[in-house]
Amino acid sequence: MARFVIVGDPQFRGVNPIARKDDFPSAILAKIDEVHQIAKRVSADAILQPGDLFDSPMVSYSVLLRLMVMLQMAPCPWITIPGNHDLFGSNADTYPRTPMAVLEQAKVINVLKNNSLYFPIDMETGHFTKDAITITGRGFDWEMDANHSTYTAPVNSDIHMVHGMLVQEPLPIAAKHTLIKDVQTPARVTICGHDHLGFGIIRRPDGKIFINPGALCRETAHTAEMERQVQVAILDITKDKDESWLEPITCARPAEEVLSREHIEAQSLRKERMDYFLTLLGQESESKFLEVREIIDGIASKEALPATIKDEAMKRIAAAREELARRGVA
Ligand SMILES: [Mn+2]
Repeated sequence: MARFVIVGDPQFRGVNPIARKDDFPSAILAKIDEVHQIAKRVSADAILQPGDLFDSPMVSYSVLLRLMVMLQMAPCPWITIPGNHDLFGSNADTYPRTPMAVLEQAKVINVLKNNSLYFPIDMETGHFTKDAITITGRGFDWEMDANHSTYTAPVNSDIHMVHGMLVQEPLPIAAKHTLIKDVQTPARVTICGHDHLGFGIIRRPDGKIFINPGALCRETAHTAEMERQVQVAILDITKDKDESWLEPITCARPAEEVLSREHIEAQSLRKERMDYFLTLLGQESESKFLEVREIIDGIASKEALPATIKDEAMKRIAAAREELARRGVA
């Protein structure tokens, strides 16, 4: 039997996302450390990571080193694929000059690209060799989610790793995605990253298994992200049997402690004010305003605003225009 720990997008970076109140890089490293402890405890043969190891390929040497030092402490090999965030401009052709390629060349991680195959090799190489389990992987490229076949394993592999928008239900927004029920693949297990919320472990009626435990990081403060459990999946697999389950990452702090919704609230307040402003403009149907000064005049008289407010608005607009002229924009 081979055993794997499956880890969703770490999105490692050197600076905090706007929503995080704690030291985000240290929090991610602590989670990776916990992944290693879990791998050691369950005697995992490898850690499978379906892409977006980095938040951006534009990292400094010191950030790359921090991650490298942590990954070097792994008790078993990391096997990964390039996610859109690991690449420059989400372009798969840029892979050879990414920090992920540096980690691959340094033999810190194993990277599957272009539907390549990972064979179990003997222990001299440091790789596992158990039950002849084969793993294939396709990193992100522009074709992802263009059709269902982008999730199809290239050969009859046991496990196939992909990085794309694989979901259970159609998305409510116009974004490319693929439904789990539409995937046709020879692989017994499909492991997917990209969608940070994940869908856990799904066994289809035809016996095919799909795993996305959700991202290791919580970068945003959206409600669903705040409410979800940060977790990894564990997969036991032989040539004819498999079993999988989820395990929580216990060092993940409660969402209210590390995530702030202030910027989201400020954004919705700004949107509310903008909507109100546009409504006011809409009400001025009798006159046609070409000049911003006339718009302000119109609103000020309709809302009976004091002259001081009107003057302040004029002053700010004049200053903004001057600044634009200085920059050569207007
Ligand atoms: Mn991604």
